[in-house]
Amino acid sequence: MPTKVLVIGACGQIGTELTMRLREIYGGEQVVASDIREGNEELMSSGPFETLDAMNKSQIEDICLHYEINEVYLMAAMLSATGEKFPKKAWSLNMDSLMHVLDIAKEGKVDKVFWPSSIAVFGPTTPRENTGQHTVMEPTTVYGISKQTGERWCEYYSNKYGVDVRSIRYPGLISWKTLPGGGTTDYAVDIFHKAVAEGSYDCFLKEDTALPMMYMEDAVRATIEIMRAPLKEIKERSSYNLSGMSFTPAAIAEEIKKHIPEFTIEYNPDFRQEIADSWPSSIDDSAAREDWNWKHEYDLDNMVTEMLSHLK
Ligand code: AKB
Repeated sequence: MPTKVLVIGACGQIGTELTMRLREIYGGEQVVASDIREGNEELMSSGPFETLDAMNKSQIEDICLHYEINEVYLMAAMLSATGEKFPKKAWSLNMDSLMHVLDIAKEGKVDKVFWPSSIAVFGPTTPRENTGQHTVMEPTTVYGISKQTGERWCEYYSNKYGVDVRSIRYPGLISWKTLPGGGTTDYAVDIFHKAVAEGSYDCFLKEDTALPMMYMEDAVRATIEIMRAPLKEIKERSSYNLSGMSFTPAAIAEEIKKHIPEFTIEYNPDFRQEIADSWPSSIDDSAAREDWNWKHEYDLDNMVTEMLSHLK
């Protein structure tokens, strides 16, 4: 059977680039993009688009049946910083959408599901350095609680009902094509736009706050690689740690200065500092490397060069 994909949340930061890459691989008509709002011109014109509320199960089901979808990528979510402003909304969106898609897979209407988790599943009691695959997880944000709960449900549906759901704990994602929305790691994208447009940046995290990050190219490749890996290689049925690079605001500012010597940065931490302080500073992703051969390509140096070459 040919692969027929539905991307839910296709117009968001990851969804936009993931949809375009999936269309390159499988063909435009094979990848249905869906979101509550329309996306950019390239996304809208390169294949089918459906307006979809991720919290509406029958809408998701109708689209799956109509297009004979066999793989669903559920990318719709409310991220950490916005989630703290709208806790109940974040919980409903993040949990309802996942339960709908898991149930649709359990009912045999689709074969395979991708659902993103996050480093937000960890909390202040988690060892911060080189955080392991299996460790203390006491998240303090609603977003983190929803991701941790989602991981438990994924494992449950896999063990009890044989649902083939695969997941990655994304670090902060950096891209020049799409803007992030409402996350704690968003500074690592904003900083490039402000450096190019204004030559300075007012950072909402402290200079020495190290967080795990990844260039979008790597994140999209990881997502497609885990989905295409043979089933027997996927041993973690909750979610895989995934690592690319780790840096502080001071370190990325230094790297940007190599390209824009006049660039300056100020630090004015806000409520997002507390969220960042509760997350790991670096991640051990040896399970992903061993089980399905994950390898990152981008580190701080080549990511900054790439970002600035596109934005300048
Ligand atoms: C956020 O900052 O909320 C996200 C994430 C790490 O999941 N980018």
